[in-house]
Amino acid sequence: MEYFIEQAANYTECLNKIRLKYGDRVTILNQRSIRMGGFLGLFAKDGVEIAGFTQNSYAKDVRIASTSVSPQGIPHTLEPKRNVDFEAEKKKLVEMGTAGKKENSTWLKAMADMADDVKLIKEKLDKNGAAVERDEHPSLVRLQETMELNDFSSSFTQNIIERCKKEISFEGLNDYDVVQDKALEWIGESIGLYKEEKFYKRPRIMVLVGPTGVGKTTTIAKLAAIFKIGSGNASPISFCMITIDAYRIGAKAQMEVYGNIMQVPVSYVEDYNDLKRVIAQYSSDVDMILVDTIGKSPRKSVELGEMKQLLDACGPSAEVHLALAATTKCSDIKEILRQFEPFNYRSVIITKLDETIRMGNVISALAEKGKLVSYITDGQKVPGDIQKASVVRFLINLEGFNVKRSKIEEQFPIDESEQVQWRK
Ligand SMILES: Nc1nc2c(ncn2[C@@H]2O[C@H](COP(=O)(O)OP(=O)(O)O)[C@@H](O)[C@H]2O)c(=O)[nH]1
Ligand SMILES: [Mg+2]
Repeated sequence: MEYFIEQAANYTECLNKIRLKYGDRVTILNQRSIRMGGFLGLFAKDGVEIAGFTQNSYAKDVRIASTSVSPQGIPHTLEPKRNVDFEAEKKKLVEMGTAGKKENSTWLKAMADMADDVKLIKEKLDKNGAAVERDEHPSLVRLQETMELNDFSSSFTQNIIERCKKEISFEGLNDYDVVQDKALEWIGESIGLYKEEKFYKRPRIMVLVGPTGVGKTTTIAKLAAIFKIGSGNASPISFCMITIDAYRIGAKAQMEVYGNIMQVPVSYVEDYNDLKRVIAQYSSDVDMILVDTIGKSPRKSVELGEMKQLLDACGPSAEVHLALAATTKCSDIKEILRQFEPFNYRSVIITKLDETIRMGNVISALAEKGKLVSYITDGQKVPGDIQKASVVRFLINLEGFNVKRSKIEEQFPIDESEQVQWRK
């Protein structure tokens, strides 16, 4: 048995080198990405280092890596065999050496020493969990790190990594560009876009709910601007804004400013009957009614319950959408999505995209909870700073990915054809 460490530019090359030197009966202990060559760290190149030992009939049980080399090349993952009793193995080998012929004895002792070395290496690997993880292909390690940088949840990231292992060939894994493009495609596919209905009964009632300060009132005003001016092929419509945020200091003033900018009527309501009356009053005059709500903390479910009852005044055809800030932690997003579930919200509007460069949290949470996204807002400007959600808009912002815009635009074309029609 011979212990070896070999380096080469990539896996296949390194493996071929090992095969050429030591034959096919080798056991891989560890593999890692390294920087090779260069001078004082300059001009160094990426490479791969594989450590292992040559196998023979005695060495079989001492293996700590369960994977031997496959005919195609390097194994995907190297699961350490955890239950090796090294002391027992060593004793067995020494006993075999003393019991056997004299010429075998020195050789077997050397092998027992080697078992010590292997034990040391295993301890090092076990101590450093990351080192075990590094047994992943370097492209997958890099992908995982890039996804973590973007705040994707660990379960979402693991799903993508597992898919890479299943669906990308060994050659593909060696080319990070291939891995990255596939990952982007799968991330893109996980983003569900909300499609507006083709027909709306007048008046279309759109309600915005969500936690305090996420930008509901601002978004209502931005939406008003979109509908007033007309977006895509949709023609401009008449509408009004209603707010039940009448108590908060400054809330009325905020709404009034927006009402003035948009030149639309604003109404304030306090309870169920109020809301029902105002809706009835506007119903015959406007195409659309936008309802702004109070952003109670999602923890206070009783208050949310009261608001739910109040909003029942909008009738069964009213559509509720949930506003959510992009700056929210993934676990908090999931909690908010759950807390607002009783409102039967049709889509999520992601606000404050301009305040973060990380969107993995939003993408992971929405995908894992199966929610659709309708609009995104990215600034305080009213009117403006709002657009229909698109996969491209999410992907283009991802950190550390080399996003090829034309490619993703082709994969995820923006649907410009949406045309809303109004029924009397
Ligand atoms: N940076 C940024 N700020 C926003 C955005 N939308 C709203 N805001 C700001 O967030 C704060 C709270 O907004 P508001 O509409 O009152 O939130 P509400 O409590 O949910 O109604 C205000 O200062 C808004 O200007 C956005 O897309 N980006
Ligand atoms: Mg508000």
